[in-house]
Amino acid sequence: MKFQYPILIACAVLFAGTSCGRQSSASTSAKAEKPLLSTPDFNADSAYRYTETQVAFGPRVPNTEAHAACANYLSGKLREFGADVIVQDAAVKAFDNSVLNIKNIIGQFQPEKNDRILLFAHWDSRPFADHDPDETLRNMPIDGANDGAGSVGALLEIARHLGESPTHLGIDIIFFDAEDYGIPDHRQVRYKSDTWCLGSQYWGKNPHRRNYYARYGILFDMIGAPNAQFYRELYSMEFAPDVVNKIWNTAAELGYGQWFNPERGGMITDDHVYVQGHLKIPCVDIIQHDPTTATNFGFYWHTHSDTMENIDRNTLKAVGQTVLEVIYKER
Ligand code: AHN
Ligand code: ZN
Repeated sequence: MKFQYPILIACAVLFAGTSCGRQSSASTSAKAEKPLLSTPDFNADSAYRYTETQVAFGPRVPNTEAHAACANYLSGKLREFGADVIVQDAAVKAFDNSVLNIKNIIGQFQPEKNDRILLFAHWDSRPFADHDPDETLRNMPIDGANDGAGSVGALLEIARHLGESPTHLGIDIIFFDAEDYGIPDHRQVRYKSDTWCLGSQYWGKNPHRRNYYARYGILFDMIGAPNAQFYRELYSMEFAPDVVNKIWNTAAELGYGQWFNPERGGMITDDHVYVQGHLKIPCVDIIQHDPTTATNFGFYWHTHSDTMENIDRNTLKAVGQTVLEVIYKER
């Protein structure tokens, strides 16, 4: 409400000086204002509920019942919101040579369009709490409220809008599986490369469509914690600096600068590295960075503190609204 008055004045002044000034100023203002309303309003309560529902299944660890039930929930929601859904099943090998039955859940909006944007997050939760201060709890899976569920919750809220009001470009939303099955830090396991991001690695080699491409990709990872700071992640800066700048500038314009920090953060091996590596899609990782912790992730990272108490609607809103604005403005 606070901003409406100056906008009306600005529009009236602008139009008075053009040939459009012929129309009555009231109807001109209403028309001029419309584009400002074209981005839907991200509902943080909805995103929060979608997050809570996932967490309530229990840890979404591959080869468990909670994982299977949550997969059904997620594909059902995407379908309900009008997406063309593909569930990609695969069997992949984990760091300990166990076989994981995984599902990448893919929702396509306006699949007929060639010009596309890819939004993604991981939906699995970590089978270990290797950074928990209590050593006796480190072999237990975590809730992953923020590390997993929150990002998917925000993308489901975006999906709800995509079904109601179409963007100019086609949009794909992918929930990747088994991102968080990487070698645990608390066990004596010999180092092995590429043990994280198993779902996106599989998809990168077997995309749901032949020659799949998107103009760019945006990854959400740990985007819901109270007072989270999103720094400009370094792989994103290397491969998609323009998209990074577009997102961070949009956040500042919308008044979310307190979450989107313009400083450079770390170089993070995450799903975007494999999407970029295999398909050459320029990708941005919006991920919480905290220079005050030993891991540079949030204090709760890979601990049993990653519960619903670690989710703040204000943070979900900052990220969700910013990305909605970016994708609805894209031509
Ligand atoms: C590594 O720790 C190598 N990557 C972090 C990716 C991650 C884990 N995101 C969430 N959980
Ligand atoms: Zn994790």
